[in-house]
Amino acid sequence: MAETTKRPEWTPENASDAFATRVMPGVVGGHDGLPAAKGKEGTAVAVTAVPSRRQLTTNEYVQGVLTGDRAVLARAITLIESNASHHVDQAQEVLKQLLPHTGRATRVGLTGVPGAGKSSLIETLGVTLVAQGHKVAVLAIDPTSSVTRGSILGDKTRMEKLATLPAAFIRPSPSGGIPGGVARKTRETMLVCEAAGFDVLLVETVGAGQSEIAVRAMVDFFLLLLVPGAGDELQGIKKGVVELADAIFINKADGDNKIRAEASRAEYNRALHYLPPATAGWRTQADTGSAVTGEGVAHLWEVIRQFQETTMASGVWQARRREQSRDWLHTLIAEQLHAYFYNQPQVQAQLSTVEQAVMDGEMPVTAAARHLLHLFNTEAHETFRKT
Ligand SMILES: Nc1nc2c(ncn2[C@@H]2O[C@H](COP(=O)(O)OP(=O)(O)OP(=O)(O)O)[C@@H](O)[C@H]2O)c(=O)[nH]1
Ligand SMILES: [Mg+2]
Repeated sequence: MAETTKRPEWTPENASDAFATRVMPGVVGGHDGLPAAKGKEGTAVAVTAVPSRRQLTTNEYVQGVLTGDRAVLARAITLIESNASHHVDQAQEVLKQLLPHTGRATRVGLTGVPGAGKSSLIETLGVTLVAQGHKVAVLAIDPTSSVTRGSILGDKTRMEKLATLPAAFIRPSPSGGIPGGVARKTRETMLVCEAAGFDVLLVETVGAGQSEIAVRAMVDFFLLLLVPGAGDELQGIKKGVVELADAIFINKADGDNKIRAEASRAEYNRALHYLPPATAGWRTQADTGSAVTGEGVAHLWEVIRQFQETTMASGVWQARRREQSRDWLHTLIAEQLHAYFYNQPQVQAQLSTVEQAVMDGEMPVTAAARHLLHLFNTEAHETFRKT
């Protein structure tokens, strides 16, 4: 490309090299903001490099993902995230063909209150793993981000190094939508990343509600991040979440915090003694470390590796994955039925009247539910009969 083409069109005729304004070539990448696929670096944005906003064929999606083409991977994930029914159909076909190439990654979920250092730990751990030859994909389930979008911005800056590595892929959670829908999309995104050759998946979620249960249901290893000294109440951590954890990482054990972190570790290890194991045949332990200094991070990976070795040998690993698939099936059916029910015209027409009758004590609740379900049932029956 000639030098002059990189200058704006209003550049003075006789401008010397001292004329500082230049038009920089764009960076081509997935809309995840990551670098371009090999061979496509440095091409100008949109106009030249991505002329094909045309729909890819199912085969193009499958082949692109399998060869690790990042642009296609990003688009396959976008397809999965779409709610349009023709997209859902194609996404499912793509997934079906990719399925034989999935399942080989180590799936790790991380939870902890906002600011515990999840993204920072993912950055440090991710960079370490890439240096060891792993391919790392980072996904996030964050229902709060649909409102504030804060975490997405935060993640971009807190995973600065990792985001530039070709062997890493960072995908923020889709904003908006029901939490269950976000969970479904994250699960399917995980599968696509595995088919694209990523062998470590790190899923971040804020530990303040339903989302950690959703993440526990899709990962092999579940890590709880705590910060030293703060009581459980302050950390917004429910005891139930501690019971789900395969390891506790007491983060920010650096500087003045070191002593307090040690005390927290001892306290948690005592408490863990009395809890049933989160995973059969595995003893959950608390360790200290720092996402900033990197202390304890290599040991954390060693714990995850040992967990994998132990549970694979006992069959617990494989059994959990099978159960997760079965439970996911039931979750999807329940979600769909729920949506069908509330979207059905007959139900919609009568719902508020029935609600009113229940609130006014004019109709027993069981009878009201049966009445609405009967309406739904009859209508659904009619629909199936016609098709
Ligand atoms: N001193 C110290 N600070 C840390 C450590 N880890 C994270 N931080 C800081 O804590 C703040 C929050 O870190 P994040 O990694 O964004 O935390 P997070 O858990 O991902 O937060 P959310 O995504 O908002 O839930 C940042 O200012 C980090 O620099 C650590 O090990 N030591
Ligand atoms: Mg974060």
